[in-house]
Amino acid sequence: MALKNSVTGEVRRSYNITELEDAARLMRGYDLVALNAAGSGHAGGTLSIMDITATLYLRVANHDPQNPDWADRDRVIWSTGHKAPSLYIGLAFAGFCPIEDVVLLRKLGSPYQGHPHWLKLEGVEVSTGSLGQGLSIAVGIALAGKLNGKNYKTFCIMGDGEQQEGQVWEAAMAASHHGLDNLVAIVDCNRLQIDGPVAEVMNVEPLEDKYRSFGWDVHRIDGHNMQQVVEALEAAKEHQGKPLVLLADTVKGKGVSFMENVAGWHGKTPSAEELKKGLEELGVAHRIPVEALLEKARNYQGAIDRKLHHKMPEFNHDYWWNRALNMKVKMEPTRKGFGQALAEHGGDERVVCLGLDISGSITISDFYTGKPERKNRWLSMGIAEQSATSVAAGLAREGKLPVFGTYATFAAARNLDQIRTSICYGEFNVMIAGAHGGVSVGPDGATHQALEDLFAMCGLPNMSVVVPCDSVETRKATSHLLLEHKGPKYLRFAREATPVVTDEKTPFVFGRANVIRFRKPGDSFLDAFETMLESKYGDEGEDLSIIACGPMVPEAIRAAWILKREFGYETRVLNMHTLKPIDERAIIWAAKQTGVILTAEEHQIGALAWRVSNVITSSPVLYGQPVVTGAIDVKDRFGDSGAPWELIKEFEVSAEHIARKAVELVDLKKNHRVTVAEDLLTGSHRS
Ligand SMILES: Cc1ncc(C[n+]2csc(CCOP(=O)(O)OP(=O)(O)O)c2C)c(N)n1
Repeated sequence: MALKNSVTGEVRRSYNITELEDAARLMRGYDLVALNAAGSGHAGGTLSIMDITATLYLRVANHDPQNPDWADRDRVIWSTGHKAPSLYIGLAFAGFCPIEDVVLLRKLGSPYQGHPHWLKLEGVEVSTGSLGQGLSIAVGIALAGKLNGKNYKTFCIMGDGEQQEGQVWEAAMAASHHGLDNLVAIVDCNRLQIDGPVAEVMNVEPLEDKYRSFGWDVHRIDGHNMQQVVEALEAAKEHQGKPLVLLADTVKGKGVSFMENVAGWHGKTPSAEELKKGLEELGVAHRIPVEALLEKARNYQGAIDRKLHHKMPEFNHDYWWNRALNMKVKMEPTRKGFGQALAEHGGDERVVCLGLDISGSITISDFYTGKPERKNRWLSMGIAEQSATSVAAGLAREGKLPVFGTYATFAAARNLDQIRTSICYGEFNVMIAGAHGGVSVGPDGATHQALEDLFAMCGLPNMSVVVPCDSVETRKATSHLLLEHKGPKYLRFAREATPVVTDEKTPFVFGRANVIRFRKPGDSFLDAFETMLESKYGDEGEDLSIIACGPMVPEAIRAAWILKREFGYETRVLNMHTLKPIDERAIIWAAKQTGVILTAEEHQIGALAWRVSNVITSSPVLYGQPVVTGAIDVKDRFGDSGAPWELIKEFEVSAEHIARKAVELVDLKKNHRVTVAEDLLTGSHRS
């Protein structure tokens, strides 16, 4: 019996089958509105799980919205964190939060993050988003239930594609080993994942046999037949002896004809037109105050815009990208260059590309698009980053040139030990693409924003690390790493369209920084700046140096423009595209000749900043030489949902922030105020 008063034991509300069916329809409608307002998110999987959500939150799970932390409540773990809107709507319908607030989905600072964060919204049990981890968390919670003598059930919602993660099976093994009959797994078997049908990407069936052989009881149901869903979940509550898995056959996009069974609707949201049509098909158009909800979302967005506006350092002119009449740039996602290089060089029979179910979006599929003869060298690995990493090592051992990639956090963190031992230790020729790096990946939120990957990759012996600044440089870097560079290599690039500030003629030499100098305002950034290899550059007596990598390079050169126009400062920008091996010479000369070094990275502080300071502090050329240093970076905090450029402002990694910091540093140098730091130190010591 759900929705209890945890103090009196009285049932707050009980839903019969018809009421549940009706609620699920309405919940689907709210889902579409929230997704439309967010402009990004997952329609397909939120719709396929909605009947189960309604049954769990409104009828089966014991919980009390007035007492979300009730110790005896049933726990529901959403291992498929991307179905967060369905979770939020389930919680709202149960009374944990106002349903109209769910329309704030994926907005900056909202409790309704792109993937659920339990510290931001009551009723969310744990934070998820990296697939394959939920069942292990659920095992932990179920174990704690046994240890604490509690009778609650732990439910864990997973996807069928998610079953490809090896960790799911480690958890399944642990659940039966520990006799966790208080654990109920639910698999949303909608038969589609991002790259296509599960059976084609990486077949997981027969799931029934697999779970049975792992010591589970199994029950297959129609996940849209409310009677069956209710009976199965109610029986699950009473189930004893073994852990139980419900394999729910569902339809991705259920309830909206044009979304049903279409893989493309996995990570897509309805337009205004599609929203209207969807609500009509669901028969709930007249029951949802769509305009008022969208208005609420717009108002919230207005408040964000104002807050971010106040957060931005002010100058006499507006220097934002493409706002001025001159100084134009083309915006293009860096990931495009990756795909272009693979398309260009994929004819080499040694090249093999491994798919990790995010292929179109990171452009690795450009390797075979329009080239069917390459399909045999396209190896779909499913959502199984750890295994794929070691598979790549095996391929490299046999002379292949393997390339794999996914969100940088899953490409470089989840599989860190495999990269270390299978690839780096053996010095294998494997290229890892850390796509969608940095906060600017946007509304997916913290779980999908790699801000630590470069620490790990730079820390591995034998690994080379390149962070190109735009799509053109990404193409050049990919080509070089793929065909010429021997050994393990990590290429990190972003998702969002960012300024293109290099062209065909711009030099790209692995391990060698470029100097970028503002000459005079021009029609475009490319006209206004001159770029050359640092080794070919003299000294122009600049006021400061900014060392940047990746999409921070365009921000750094925009900062150089601001600094020249507003303060008359000359800036030496170093494009440090190769983080490892780092160009020590370029850093040492910049420090010696300009006396001010400011680093800029879209990463937790230190991937670039600490490598640069290490060079400065260990170089005999600089002994006794005053160097003022500063850093622009993410300050030891997790990311947030939000639009990409909002996050650049929120995390204070824009050109304006770089310029403000630069002014501070140059001021310190000019006024010889190095003693300020000493005063501060002594002061804090005293207190
Ligand atoms: C570890 C990890 N790898 C990759 C992703 C990116 N991703 C998000 S959803 C998804 C597909 C999930 O498919 P499935 O489990 O079948 O869910 P459904 O189709 O029901 O949405 C992938 C690969 C992720 N979130 N976590």
